[in-house]
Amino acid sequence: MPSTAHVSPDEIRKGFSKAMSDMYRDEVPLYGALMELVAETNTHVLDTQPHLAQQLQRTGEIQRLDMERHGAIRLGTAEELATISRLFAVMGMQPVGYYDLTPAGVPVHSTAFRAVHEQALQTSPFRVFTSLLRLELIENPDLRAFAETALAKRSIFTPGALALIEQAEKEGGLDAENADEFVRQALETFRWHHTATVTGAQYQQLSDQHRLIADVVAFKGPHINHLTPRTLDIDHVQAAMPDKGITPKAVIEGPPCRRCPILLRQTSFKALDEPIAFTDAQGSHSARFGEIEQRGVALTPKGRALYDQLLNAARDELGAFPNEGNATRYVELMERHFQAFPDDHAQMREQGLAYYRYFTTEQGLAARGSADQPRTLDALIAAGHIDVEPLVYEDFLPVSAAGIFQSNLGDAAQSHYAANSNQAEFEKALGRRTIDELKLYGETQQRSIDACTQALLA
Ligand code: OOG
Ligand code: NI
Repeated sequence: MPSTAHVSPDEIRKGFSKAMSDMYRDEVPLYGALMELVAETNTHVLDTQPHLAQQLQRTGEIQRLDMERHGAIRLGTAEELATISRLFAVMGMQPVGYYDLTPAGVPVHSTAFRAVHEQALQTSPFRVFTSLLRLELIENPDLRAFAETALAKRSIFTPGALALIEQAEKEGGLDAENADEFVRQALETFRWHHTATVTGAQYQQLSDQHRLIADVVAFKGPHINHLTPRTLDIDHVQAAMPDKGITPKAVIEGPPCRRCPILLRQTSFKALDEPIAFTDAQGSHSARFGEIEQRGVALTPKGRALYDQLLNAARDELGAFPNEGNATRYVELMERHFQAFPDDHAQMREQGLAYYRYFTTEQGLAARGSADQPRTLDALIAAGHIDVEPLVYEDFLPVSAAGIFQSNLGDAAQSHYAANSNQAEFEKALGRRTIDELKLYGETQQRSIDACTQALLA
């Protein structure tokens, strides 16, 4: 009987992503409104842009579009990070990339847990931006000690989740019944708590140091703080949000609007204050917000260097953090500087700025083995035997993430930390190395080239 067979980690992730979305929709009604707006927008875009619809059909993204979302959590200790890494591994999610947010005044460093192979991403692209608080950046030694003690006392995983993680590790997977139970148990870690573990005064002290520190230290667990759907037209969603009673942040993070989207563009709205029972008094806390994103082609190291250079130039010229007052000028500056970034896939590919996926065409397969069949990749593309499609960016951007953090913490919360990126320390806490995302894009691209070569030339 196959009843004891293991459920694939990709299917567990798919089930978990759905369960998380249902929980968040129940708890945060605006999330439901946002999901509807994104679904309407995507339908409209697919109806009116047949070329884009065809491209997403070819890459398979069209099938994963409505399940595509990312969440974010903030952890307090090395042990929590190491265990969450094991929990995500049960769902086929691995830590990809390292993001240092301290230069932007946010006392965390982060990674993104996600599936790493294009086939696994196709089953479920769910990812979680996971940050670890850097307690060493709290200057006041008493407050630091208090935070450490509070965090040492909490246990963010249910005993059931811990047991199933161990079982999955020992037996190499979970059967259907245990997989369902794992999803239920794992979900508890991400749930919102209406009660805090500290007094109102202690919360205030933590919050005065940094609102993010209070958000991590004062609660029983790392509540999911947003769940972000993927849209095909972020400018449209940004413009339509106020009609739905949602106020977006002043600027869209990431590259400017282009014909050929690159990397990632994101916008968010501030969450309402939510009532919290402190151990001695009633109060409130705001942590949960909404965000939407539009994904474009992944950039090579050369493309990314150009992106960073143009973004920095635009921001330097603005001379301030983008905000309501300078938003129009910021958009103008971004558009002007990014004229130096070719807005054409053929050019980006020829100049080695972005990654692509290669697919055989009917015509290519029909011409297989014929005397005049082209023999090189470029010649096969020119002859229409191979189709080239952008390889979508699956990761995050540190400057954008900082902008999202800041807009939700309020600009007053900006602090200044000496930039001291510490990937080694993060990986020590994690208990493993983070994966270099560029290597993953290179591998996916190469696999698609190999498959074409195999199908047409072997
Ligand atoms: C994470 C903020 C970053 C993104 O999409 O870049 C982020 C957080 O607020 O915990 O979600
Ligand atoms: Ni996000």
